[in-house]
Amino acid sequence: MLKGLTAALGTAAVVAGLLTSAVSPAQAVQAGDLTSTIALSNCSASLVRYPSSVDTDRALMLTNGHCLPTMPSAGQVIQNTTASRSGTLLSASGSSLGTVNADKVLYATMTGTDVALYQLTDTFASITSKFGATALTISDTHPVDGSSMFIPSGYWKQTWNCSINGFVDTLREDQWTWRDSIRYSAGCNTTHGTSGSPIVDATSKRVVGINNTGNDDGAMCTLNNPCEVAADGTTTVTKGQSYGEETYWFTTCLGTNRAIDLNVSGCLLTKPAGTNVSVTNPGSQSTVLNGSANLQISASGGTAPLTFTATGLPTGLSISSTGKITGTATATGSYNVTVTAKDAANKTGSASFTWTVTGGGGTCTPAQLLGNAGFESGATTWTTTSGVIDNGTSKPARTGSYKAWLNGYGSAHTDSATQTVSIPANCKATLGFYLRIDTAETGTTAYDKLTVTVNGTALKTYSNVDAIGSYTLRTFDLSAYAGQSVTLKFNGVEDSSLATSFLIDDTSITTS
Ligand SMILES: [Ca+2]
Ligand SMILES: [Ca+2]
Repeated sequence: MLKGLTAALGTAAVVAGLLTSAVSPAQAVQAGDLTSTIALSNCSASLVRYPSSVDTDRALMLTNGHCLPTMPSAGQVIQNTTASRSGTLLSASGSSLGTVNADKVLYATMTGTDVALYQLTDTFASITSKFGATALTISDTHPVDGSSMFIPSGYWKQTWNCSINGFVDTLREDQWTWRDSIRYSAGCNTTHGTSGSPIVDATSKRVVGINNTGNDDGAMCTLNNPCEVAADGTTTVTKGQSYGEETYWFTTCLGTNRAIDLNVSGCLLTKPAGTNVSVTNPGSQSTVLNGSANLQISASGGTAPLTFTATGLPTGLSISSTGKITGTATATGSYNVTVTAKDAANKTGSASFTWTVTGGGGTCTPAQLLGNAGFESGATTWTTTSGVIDNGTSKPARTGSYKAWLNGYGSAHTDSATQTVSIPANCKATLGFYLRIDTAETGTTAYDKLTVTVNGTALKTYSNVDAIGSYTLRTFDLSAYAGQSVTLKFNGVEDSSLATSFLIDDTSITTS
């Protein structure tokens, strides 16, 4: 059970049951007392300080996260939020010393731990002056298994005495999960209304934890029935077993002027989950059958790194973990694509769009499309500048007698060779050519350049820096141009000195 009595505890039926069953428990041995506990309307609380607090600091009131007017949901962290909450400060014997008022929730969560730390309107010095009360000190060390402790409830003006019976790595109740929870020994069967009570070490009298919950009915992991979760995921419950959460976590997160700073190195308090992940919708996409895709999906928000997945992609396309969609579309149709990005905290965002693959309805007849591909017919078929198709022997062809020789003048000069062909709609297409580059240039600056374009779009630019004295095969996928007329152009631009020759032979555009 979450040991509050608030209407926020769930359904009306559950609340009614809690209220009618909330009879005062049998008296326990009073080893501890009620010093500096606080009675809230629905829960217990305590007046606390850090070991490092000074008297001029605003005083602090500690209770459970689930004692807030609205219980935080799983993953929610509340920080520095204006609040209005009052409680009755009690003496050691449980008599009222007066009313204390809170104006801010400094920190609250029900994830990892279950705490709400309020800032009071009075300083520690003022509390002492008004009421003669001294705050309980929150221990800055992990509680010790087997140590004696007591749980003083301001709500019931009653104290439970027992010892710590181990720690539960993972405790789960309904949507909430807690870490390293304190398991009580017999004697601390705390009841509803004890929520938020401090767990006080019997020897040091320091606060080592906060009373939280217990298993009401023996049910498994449901509201008011916490379960212990083993490393392998196995869950176990013990009806009547109660638990608390650790409070030294606060002391690991204190920054400037003892303010809670979740960025302090080693801070154990739960941090807010990251912002939502948002995937940018790329809009409708269209690819020709056997065309290639190259689409980068972008996303923002979340906790890096983001990992992308997709469903519904056209046949032949895939997405990388970084969100790049590539491949060759091998089946026509209209595809409903959903791309999802997941962040390091398992938050996700997605975008859906339509991807149409057009064309098809037939098969491709494999062919080689370029004419005079090895230049052996001489200066024909290709459109060139003067003297490009050449059978001189000073720079021999790769095969046969002829090759295209662009540039090589050692003065400002532009040469080109151009040919236009049609790529059938149902085909993949690959451009291939052998390229040799001789140069008198040195160094790593590109002075003389050869650009290969298709319909004016550059596939690649080579330069004197890429000089290689033997013919080397270069290939490019032209499948994206299926169904289109394409103009292939080799264009060489040489600067004013030091010759570079671009030698091309055995060209091809093959379809399959
Ligand atoms: Ca040739
Ligand atoms: Ca040059």
